Amino acid sequence: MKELQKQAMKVLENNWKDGFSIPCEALYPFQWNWDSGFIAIGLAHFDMEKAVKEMETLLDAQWENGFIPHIIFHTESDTYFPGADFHCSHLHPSASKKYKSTGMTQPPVAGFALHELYKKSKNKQSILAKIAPMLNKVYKNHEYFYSNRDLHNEGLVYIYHNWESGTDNSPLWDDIFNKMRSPEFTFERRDTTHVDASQRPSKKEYDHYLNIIEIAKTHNYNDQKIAELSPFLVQDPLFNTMLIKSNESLIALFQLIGNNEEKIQQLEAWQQKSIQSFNEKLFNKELGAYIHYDLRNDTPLNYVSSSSFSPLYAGIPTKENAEILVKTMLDKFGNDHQYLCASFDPTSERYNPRKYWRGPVWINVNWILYNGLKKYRFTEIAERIKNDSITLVEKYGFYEYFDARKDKGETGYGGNNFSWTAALIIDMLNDN
Ligand code: 9WN
Repeated sequence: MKELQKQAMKVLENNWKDGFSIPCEALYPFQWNWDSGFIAIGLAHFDMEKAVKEMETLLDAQWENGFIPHIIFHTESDTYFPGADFHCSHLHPSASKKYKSTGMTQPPVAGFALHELYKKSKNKQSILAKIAPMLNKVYKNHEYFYSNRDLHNEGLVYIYHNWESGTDNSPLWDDIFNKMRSPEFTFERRDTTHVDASQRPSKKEYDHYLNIIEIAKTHNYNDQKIAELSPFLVQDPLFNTMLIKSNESLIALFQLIGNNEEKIQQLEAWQQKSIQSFNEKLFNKELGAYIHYDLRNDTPLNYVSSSSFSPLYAGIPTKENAEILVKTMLDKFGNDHQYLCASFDPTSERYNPRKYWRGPVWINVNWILYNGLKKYRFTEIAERIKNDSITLVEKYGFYEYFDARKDKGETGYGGNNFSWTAALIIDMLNDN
């Protein structure tokens, strides 16, 4: 076994907390939704029992209305802000009585994560029996999205907070925040005691983040009220890609299990509508990329980010548009001095190569792009993304994010011994 894989397994072993994994010691001491999906994919390579448990614990925190929260606060740790006492998930009448959580969600990766567990399992019958009850929960989650977050019945769901996107401080949100008049909150940041402030969002940005939560809390996290009042309401191509890919996985898994015709039909109907609207509304020909749509201000956000290429993973673009996407990726993000794939357009003045989601490379998005490019048989570029990911981790360690500039990077950034970096490196190392 490769030395790098052994080190990655060690990271995951250390971050395992009896039933779930933390993304990273101190910086992120709870369970995060989309982290868990990626972590389970890595665990499935050497400890299927833990992989299953990771997903079971996440889904155990599902609310009665099908919603799955973004953070589940299993412990009382005070190394993170904002914690359970700020989020107050109990305000929502359907919230879990068992776990405290946030009242927002994250990209819905559970469906395709379960499919990955199935694909990697050596005992297909046994894994199907274990994941069958979880599939029903994920289905209920998708039902929640299409019934509560698809304002215009387009098959495209919205996010109401930048933390729901997973790409927290992307320059994509600058236009929205510039229109917001958020009060100055008094609070103690904890992230900047673990990571240099130059690599994290600003105080002003945190004021906006807290402001949106306060608005949602005033209305007990009621979906209709949030849709009406949240200053942040965005159709995100990465988020919707995760949902569409997870729909596809649910269809495949329900077919294997049998006796789920009605659900399969509903999923297929969602797929058809979602993919059609996605291509009609979110593909920008001039930019040669998928873009985000600001529903609150009814305007497209015409910027290219690594999320712009993620639809390849769910088979959304036509072959022709896939070629356009790859050309844009190589032209803007992929010269010889750059590792693929920066999280935001390196040719933009908003690009910051060291600051979180404003430029650095993230391994989970690289994994999504790697698999998407392979699907469309862009084998060479897919290999480049995989090799760049491995090189970065070999050079600097299992960091949260990395500088895309080959000649400028001296270290990785953000948290070290980061779970999804380890998990997805294991997956890529074992994929030929
Ligand atoms: C807020 C846990 C999470 C990831 C996100 C990443 C970061 C949290 C934070 O860490 O966000 O959710 O406090 O900065 O942006 O994608 O899930 O790893």
